[in-house]
Amino acid sequence: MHKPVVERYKHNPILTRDDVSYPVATVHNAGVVKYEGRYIMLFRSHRRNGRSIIGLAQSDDGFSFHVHPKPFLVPATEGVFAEYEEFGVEDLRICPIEGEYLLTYSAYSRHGVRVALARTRDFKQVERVSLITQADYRNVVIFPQRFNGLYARLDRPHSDISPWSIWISYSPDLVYWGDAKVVMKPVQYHWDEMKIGPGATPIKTVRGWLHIYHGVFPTMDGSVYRLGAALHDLDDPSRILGVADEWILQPEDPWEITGYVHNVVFTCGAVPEDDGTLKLYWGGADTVMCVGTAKVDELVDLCLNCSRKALP
Ligand code: BMA
Repeated sequence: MHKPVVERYKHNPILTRDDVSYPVATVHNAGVVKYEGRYIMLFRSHRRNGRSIIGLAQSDDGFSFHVHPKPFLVPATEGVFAEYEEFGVEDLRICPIEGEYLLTYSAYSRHGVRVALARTRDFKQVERVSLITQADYRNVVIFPQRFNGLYARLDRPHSDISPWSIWISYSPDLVYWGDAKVVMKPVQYHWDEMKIGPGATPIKTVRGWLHIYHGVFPTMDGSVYRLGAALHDLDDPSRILGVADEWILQPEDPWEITGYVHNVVFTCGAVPEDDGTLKLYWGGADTVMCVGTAKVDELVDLCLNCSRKALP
């Protein structure tokens, strides 16, 4: 059999609701980062009322995680964030930059879904900074470096007249964002034809910023969520150098095919290692957390040598 580009860890799933000491129905869609030599995972859980919170797990090796006994982030109960987080906080990404960690997550409320930004230095104290989109946005990843002094982010606005696509915008202060531009769109009758969205925080490589994103295909049996790879220019991340034509991961294991939402692999985080590999983390069927490894060079080659158009 052809060797898959992402090699699944043989003891998947690595984290389930059974590992959590407070009551939750799922454990999925986690941002992951290395902090002081250990892996920190901030995962989403549905509470038994259907609304989501964020928990924290730690690991020495990136495979075996222990969950902190208390949730890490729950909806704000006062201030401007409370009104917009009332229905839950979801799908958090972690961006390590300039000695701190920026956290972006979906804030759900009666007004729709928008993205909130918070920061931490130690994964104990969290400071909410700003609500950085209006409704209807999801999936913000921030590049772990500034460009000409500006922060840069990828996001996914909702649109009824165009398939949902990936956009870039910039900010001097993490509050005001602008100069927005669409950078990548789904391809018709392709595995990502229905919608695409940013996935893991982009990883810097010598050949460009590697971004692992998700793409969705509609079927008679519901939507299928898969993962793909794109490479952005190192100096100008609005320039895409290549998008891999084929997906890099699709639901195949039983816990990816069946669960809270069937046929989903969804990533919010990947960790680059010193040996040229990365650990890719994904939620399986919105129910459990899984991990796999891939060679960064192979993913970059796929983007550059077997590519499709970024803006078809
Ligand atoms: C998306 C988000 C993700 C989820 C996926 C599949 O729209 O809600 O959190 O993993 O759908 O259900």
